[in-house]
Amino acid sequence: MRLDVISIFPEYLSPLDLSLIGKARRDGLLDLRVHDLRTWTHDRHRTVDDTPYGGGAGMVMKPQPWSEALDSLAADDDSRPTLIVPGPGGERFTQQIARELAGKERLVFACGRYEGIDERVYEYAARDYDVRVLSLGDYVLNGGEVAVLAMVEAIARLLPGVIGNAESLVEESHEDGLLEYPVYTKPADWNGLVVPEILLSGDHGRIAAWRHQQRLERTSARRPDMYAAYRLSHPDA
Ligand code: 6GU
Repeated sequence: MRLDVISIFPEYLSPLDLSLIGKARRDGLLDLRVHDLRTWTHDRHRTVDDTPYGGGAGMVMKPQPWSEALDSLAADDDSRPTLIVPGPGGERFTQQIARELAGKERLVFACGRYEGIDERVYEYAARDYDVRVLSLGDYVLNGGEVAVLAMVEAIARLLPGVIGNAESLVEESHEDGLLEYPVYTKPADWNGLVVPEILLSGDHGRIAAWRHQQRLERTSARRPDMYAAYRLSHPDA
């Protein structure tokens, strides 16, 4: 899979050199390229922003550097890549969307800063890209970079070979509508805090039933929205 990220702070993306994503890149599973938007400016100050028409606080990202950046990245390829623009005004990024995006050949991420990118860039980009505006959740970050770190990690870990133990992808929170069960490791008694007896029993049937019950209780307590949806889709559970 090829991923391109365009940002005015390319160093913000340096954690993508680390850990499993870094290894996937070195192993050739992930061709991830980070670009400085200012590459596509032509003035002495490498300007990427200007004041908003209509007035108001803050600055808006100019269309010209973005159009040249998007042209240059689209030109490498004659398919229609997906352009992801992270922003608090987007559709919510979910595990389902991560799975969908993990099936694509090519993704381009456009990191906005300031009050956002001139709206005409979205229209322009739609000529060559399938454009999606995606939000991590209902809070505001300073720019798209941290959101791209989260989205790339959520997507890349679904690619074959990125996670050593593919089974660990199956029983995860958000894969089947319930949160994960609690986990424990040695020692069985740690400062008087003990591991639930049943996990030491060796009875795999009862352990599976206990874990499922824990998932239901946890989901009901922490995520009543998910629990309600789960009950609707599992009427006899
Ligand atoms: Cl994707 N971007 C920004 N700037 N803020 C956010 C967000 C994204 N998701 C939640 N808040």
